[in-house]
Amino acid sequence: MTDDKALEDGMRAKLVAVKQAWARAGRLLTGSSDVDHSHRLPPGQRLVTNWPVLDLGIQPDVQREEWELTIDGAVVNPTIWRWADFAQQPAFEDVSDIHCVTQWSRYDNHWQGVSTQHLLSVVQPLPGARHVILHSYDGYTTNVRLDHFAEDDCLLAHSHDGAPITREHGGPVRVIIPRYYLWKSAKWLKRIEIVMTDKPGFWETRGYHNEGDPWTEQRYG
Ligand SMILES: Nc1nc2c(c(=O)[nH]1)N[C@H]1C(S)=C(S)[C@@H](COP(=O)(O)O)O[C@H]1N2
Ligand SMILES: [Mo]
Repeated sequence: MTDDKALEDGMRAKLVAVKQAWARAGRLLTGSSDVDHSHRLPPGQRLVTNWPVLDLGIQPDVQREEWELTIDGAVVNPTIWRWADFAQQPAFEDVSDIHCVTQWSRYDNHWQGVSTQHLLSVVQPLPGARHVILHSYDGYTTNVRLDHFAEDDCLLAHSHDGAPITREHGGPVRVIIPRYYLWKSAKWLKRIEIVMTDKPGFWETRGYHNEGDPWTEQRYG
């Protein structure tokens, strides 16, 4: 590659990064009619203002006092958090959009909880760790790449739009991974297993895509 070409490629990469930053900032605009849907609504999605409930037909009734989260596997410090421990972790909040593979999207969800980055700083994944398996109280599992799980908008959420997450939406604690379809965002979180080798979860072994990026429509296969 010539120096000129390298420079040109570098500038293009920078421009792409700037555009991505704009697109990302767009998700923080609230309810205004000038929202640019072509940049904010992923292909094949339609906007809803309600919040549909999707699950396997079991909605575990887990009270905060009896909830327990195990974080284990390929980590230096396996950890168990009960509610009191969880509540003592640094508070994190973020506003993000939800995209469900069943083609609805919901903008501007205000989440409060504990960031996955903080959680990872506590348990310290081993150098070879690459994947995260989320296990839930209803028996559901889903897999996510460790680098995706570690993105700065991911959290273990206890509240949505200022109120505790309801039982039907996965309370007391659910995962939120905004940049992937919502099936990766495990409800009724029970265990976070950090692993070296990937292990496809409930939907991933039933025809859903292993990653689930809404922007490239990684829905099935
Ligand atoms: N534990 C658990 N988490 C789950 C599911 C589930 O069945 N069990 N369904 C997933 C799917 S397919 C979707 S679309 C979303 C739905 O979340 P919601 O009901 O809050 O909209 O939860 C995801 N997380
Ligand atoms: Mo889903």
